[in-house]
Amino acid sequence: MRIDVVSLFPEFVSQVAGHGVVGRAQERGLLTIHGWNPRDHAEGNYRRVDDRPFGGGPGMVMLIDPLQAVLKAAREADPRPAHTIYMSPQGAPLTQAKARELAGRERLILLCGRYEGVDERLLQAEVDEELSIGDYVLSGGELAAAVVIDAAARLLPGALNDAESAAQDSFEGEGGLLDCPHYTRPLEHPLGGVPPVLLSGNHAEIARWRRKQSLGRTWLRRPELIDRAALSKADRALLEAFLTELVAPGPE
Ligand code: 9WO
Repeated sequence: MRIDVVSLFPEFVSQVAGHGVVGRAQERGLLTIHGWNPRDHAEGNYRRVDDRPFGGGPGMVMLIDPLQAVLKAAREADPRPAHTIYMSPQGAPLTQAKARELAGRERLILLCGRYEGVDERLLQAEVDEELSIGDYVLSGGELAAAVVIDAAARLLPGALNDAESAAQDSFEGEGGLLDCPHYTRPLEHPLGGVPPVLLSGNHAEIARWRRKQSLGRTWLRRPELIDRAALSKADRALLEAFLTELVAPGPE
């Protein structure tokens, strides 16, 4: 997979993507990331990339021409067609399913805006899709692009080691529920003990407890995810038990 990042601070995104799983994916030849700066394609002594908005108001808007030129150069650097994404709070929400879809593409171009945004005509003409990583405003699209790269890169075949893959599979297998709590040594700590079931060695009981915790926490913290999840009869019984124990805690 190849990802081209178009940004006034392209090295910022490649820095973030140089570490951890994404860095390893690049070392393994699964992914290459290239940065492109619209300023390198701007004309004149001042190399302007922005101008004042028609209609007035504060701030600046990114010019069409430098962005069109830099996108052309990025596209021509590789013969494979590129799917072009603009990172903005006006976009469709990034989800695990969307990350999976993007990881299946051979080429992405991530366009990162700054200032008040990009001239709408450039977006209409050159962008396939607008993506948001959440309902908040950042100073630019770069951090959002880094999030998209991280979410997609870890889904490339071979990017994760066996333990990481198993964790990923089990997460996706939970069908959109939140994770259960985790514990490690020491067994006894001033902050408290560990749920005894995790020490029982009974793997079926442990799996039931984890599922119950996932269901309970999802109900408490993200009820809208419970509405969307297809819960089995056994799941409903586990959730019922979790909520009963919440009101009337048992001996454990
Ligand atoms: C700036 C601004 C100033 C006053 C009133 C409204 C305003 N909106 C913005 C704005 O959205 N600026 C953006 C900064 C322009 C495009 C790049 N920027 C950006 C992208 N901020 N946040 C994102 C982003 C991208 C993806 N997911 C979440 C946030």
